[in-house]
Amino acid sequence: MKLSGVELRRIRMPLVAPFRTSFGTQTVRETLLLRVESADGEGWGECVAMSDPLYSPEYVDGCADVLRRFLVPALTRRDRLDATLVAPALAPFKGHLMAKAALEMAVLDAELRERGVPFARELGAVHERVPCGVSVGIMDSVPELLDAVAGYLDAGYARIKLKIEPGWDVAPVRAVRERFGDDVLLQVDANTAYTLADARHLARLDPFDLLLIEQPLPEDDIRGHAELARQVRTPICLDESITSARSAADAIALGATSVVNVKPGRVGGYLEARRIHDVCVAHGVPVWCGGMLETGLGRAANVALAALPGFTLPGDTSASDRYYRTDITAPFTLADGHLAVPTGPGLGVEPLADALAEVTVDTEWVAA
Ligand code: SMG
Ligand code: MG
Repeated sequence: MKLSGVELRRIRMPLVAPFRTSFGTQTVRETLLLRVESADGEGWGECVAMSDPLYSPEYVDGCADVLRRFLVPALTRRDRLDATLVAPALAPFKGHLMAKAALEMAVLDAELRERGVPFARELGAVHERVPCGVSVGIMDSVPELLDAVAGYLDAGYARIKLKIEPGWDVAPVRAVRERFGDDVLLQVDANTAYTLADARHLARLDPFDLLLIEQPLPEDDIRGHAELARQVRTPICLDESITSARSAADAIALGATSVVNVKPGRVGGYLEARRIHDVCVAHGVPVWCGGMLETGLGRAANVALAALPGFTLPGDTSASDRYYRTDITAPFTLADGHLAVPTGPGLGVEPLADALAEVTVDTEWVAA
């Protein structure tokens, strides 16, 4: 295909409840959406960067800038484009993986719609539905947390992830185990809030039989994670640290991670995400699909990815109503703890014009 241009659309969606992590509290999701246009149709991409560079160095305004000035022009100047050519075309520009991922996603959606192929089939999915977990934020009190977890378990979520930070770790985990029992699939995510000096403290989580502890140490501390893995029994799972199939292979070889959180936005797109899946399968390392509070667009693609055979743990692929009162696509709803993998061409979902208009803050056309 030949792109005629790319629309950058900024939206703002209030969250149904504040979401607190070790790096801050979020009440609104500001998201950058991309719509690529060619003579044969269009495709949608969702950029997972947040408003502020707290989870990673990328942020919404920065992504819009690099897309408009460098990434979009590198694609629109090509006469023949397909999704496999996007990453190589953008490779000269360092970093900016979330911006690149959004652009590749939009091109992939456009291409697959044209070919009549669903995302899931293209990526190699083997399931028609995927079991879903939910990520539960840090709360002001343990009773408040227990109420939230009870609500999610009642809704059917197959796994609970608790956000933790120093001062909110052993006690909430113990309380959840005591109230809901040992059968609940339970894991924690620290978003880099600890250091290796906390190893003995983190070992106090060992008795609770957690599935994993996600990203306890800073993202560049691979050796620290390997050392920590020798000092705690809970499996270590890297999130922020894994930015490519190569970094996944390295972290596995060094013993820094025995489970991997795959987030397409963090690694430059769904094609690299699939390569990470393949590397992990080859090493016998289980993977699961992470989440970045996506709208129905990103959720559709994530659910397709989570249906690949190596995704053996429930993902942060919760239903639309865990985040938003109104999604911009038909909502993803939980059935028996699962979300259905879309079957239509491309993403298999589209923004609903009214819902999209309602949350749009700004649109900008970047012409070829
Ligand atoms: O999409 O359900 C979701 C959010 C899952 O906890 C989640 N994401 O580190 O895994 C993670 C965080 C990153 C975003 S926190 C604002
Ligand atoms: Mg995480």
